Amino acid sequence: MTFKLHHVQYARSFRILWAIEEIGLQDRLGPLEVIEYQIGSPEMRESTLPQISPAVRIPALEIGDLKISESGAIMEYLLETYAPDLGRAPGHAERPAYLQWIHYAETMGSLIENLNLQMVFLRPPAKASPVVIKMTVARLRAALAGLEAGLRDEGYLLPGGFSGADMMLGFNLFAAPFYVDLAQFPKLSAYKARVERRAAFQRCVAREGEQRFYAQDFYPVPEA
Ligand SMILES: N[C@@H](CCC(=O)N[C@@H](CS)C(=O)NCC(=O)O)C(=O)O
Repeated sequence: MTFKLHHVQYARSFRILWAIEEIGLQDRLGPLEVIEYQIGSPEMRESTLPQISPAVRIPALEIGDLKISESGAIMEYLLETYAPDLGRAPGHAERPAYLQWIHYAETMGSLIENLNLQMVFLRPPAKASPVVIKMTVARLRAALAGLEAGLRDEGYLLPGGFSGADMMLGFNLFAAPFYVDLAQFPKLSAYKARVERRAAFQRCVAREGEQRFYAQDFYPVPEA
């Protein structure tokens, strides 16, 4: 049976690699084929990806005849189908918070993406806008502060335990420190360390290897 993930190293498809590891889905569906792209490369448009992902974005997942994109949708689908304990079904007391954090992850993710475009992708003669970068970093800091306020001193986002919301948001904490110093968020920093200690996360990092996207450890806001 087809079981394929369209993937870019340490991009949003990492959330799905991680979910597949947490669920142990390869034990049930057979080996996962990972189709790997360079971000923004022509191969993304020239491959089968546009047939699965209308916006030609990763992640996109194929299981048999099923084709699905959008990391949040894939996360919810995989958990409700194969690992209900990692999701929160309709009617569950934690369902509203679960949905809120799953979608919050993309509020934060789109801010990080905007900063990636301005700080990493843009090449001369194009010029990044210090004003837009400053505003976007402030918005990212606010989104991180919102997460800090939602965390407890221990455990995961939801009192009932680790869930898809942690995989959606936990992935963001890989990229956020390139733009915002996380030391100002103690609960978030401890939470980041907690999710990163998970064996499934560690297996994904071992698969991905050293990140190749960011050329420096921190990108300060440029002078206007
Ligand atoms: N909301 C989508 C966003 C997907 C997305 O933008 N993915 C990025 C990588 S993290 C991408 O494919 N970018 C390709 C491009 O910008 O050309 C999701 O959560 O899956």
